[in-house]
Amino acid sequence: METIVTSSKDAIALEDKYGAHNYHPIQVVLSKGEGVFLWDVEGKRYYDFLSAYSAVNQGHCHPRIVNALIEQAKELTLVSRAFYNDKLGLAEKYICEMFGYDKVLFMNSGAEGVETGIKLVRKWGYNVKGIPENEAIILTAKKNFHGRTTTIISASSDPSARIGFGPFMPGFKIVEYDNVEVLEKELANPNVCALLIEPIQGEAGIYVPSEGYISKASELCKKHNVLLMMDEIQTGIARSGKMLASDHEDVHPDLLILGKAISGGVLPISCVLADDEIMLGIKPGEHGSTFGGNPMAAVVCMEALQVAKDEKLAENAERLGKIFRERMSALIKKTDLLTSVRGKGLLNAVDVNDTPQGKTAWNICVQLKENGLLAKPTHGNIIRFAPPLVMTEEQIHECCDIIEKVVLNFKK
Ligand code: IF1
Repeated sequence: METIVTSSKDAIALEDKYGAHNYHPIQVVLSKGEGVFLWDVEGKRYYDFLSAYSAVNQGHCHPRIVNALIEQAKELTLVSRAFYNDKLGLAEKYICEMFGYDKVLFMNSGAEGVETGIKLVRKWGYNVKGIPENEAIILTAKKNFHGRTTTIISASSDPSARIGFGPFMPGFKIVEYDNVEVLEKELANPNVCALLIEPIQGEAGIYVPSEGYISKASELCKKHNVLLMMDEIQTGIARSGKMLASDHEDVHPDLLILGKAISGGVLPISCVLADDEIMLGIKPGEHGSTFGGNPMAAVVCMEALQVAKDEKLAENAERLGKIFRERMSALIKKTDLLTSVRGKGLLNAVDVNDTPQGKTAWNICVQLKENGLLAKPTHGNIIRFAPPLVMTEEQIHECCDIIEKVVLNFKK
């Protein structure tokens, strides 16, 4: 069995020959990560400005989180939920107390967490709100991203996420994001059981809604007896400058969906938090997964969340995010290559002066890579900048210097 590759080129060739071509990665092969840094097979060091799409908020291979995994893996990895294990209840108590809910349901991928939320709100719609069976509707936002399963893409407005994957799951209606008037109208439909939104739209290009949008959405959901289901898989765990992006407007969603950084990027862990009226709608045997709530996930989740609190990652993200956006705003004044910067905390994006079909953003990312910083465009001409939240002020300035150097010397 071959266990090492001798060059990046070999690794890429292996994936090209034996792997599905469902991604178009930046041409770099990483073999080591520590904190804000990644190293490629040849030993070159990079600043990570993607954080595995905000799964590595605590920094790569955080020792406390990795050790929690190692110690538990030596004792007990998995028994399934057919039996109890001695760690799940501790994690359930910990996370319910942290976020203020009666109960939690642990799954694995973010998409599984969203799918679980969809089943919970539909159950509630039929059993509590009294919606006629099979007529429940979930409102989702235009340009949403909640995962890649066939049910979730049924709620997507993105043709590239849908084409060729039909037929689609009924029971979803797409509404304009950041539009309160539209919400007021659509929420009045008695068959609507839930509104599923991201507090900041990540994949769409880091779209921060108008001040007051999510609190108004929460208010309108209450008024119309509709559940607010907040997907904080990417925006959660300190990324936006608060523990949850919902915290910026003191919104407490009826269902909170978490993933990615609740494991610090060490294991796939997701969960849905809700109160009893919603959570107990699913009875024994009606939902589950083999790995959901396994003892490794339980201890890793507790350690990853505790690290986020102990190391004040939200405060750090808030402070460094302001510095980053100030530096990018100053850079935008010096070049016609970039047009705007937006974001919250250390979830930011810069618009490149090109069409979404253009290659400029991609080529800027290639040159950033050559200069030791890894980032990747989303939707063609938008570059997402989201480093691990353990970055220092000195490092964020060094990274802004790299971005400035590449942009000011960029040749199309
Ligand atoms: C890919 C995007 C980001 C998410 C939100 C649910 C999920 C995600 C808000 C599903 C996952 C990942 C998926 C990954 C790339 C990345 C991504 F570009 F795809 F959309 F971050 F913006 N809700 N996002 O962001 O969680 O099942 O992946 O664990 O599919 O390429 P998952």
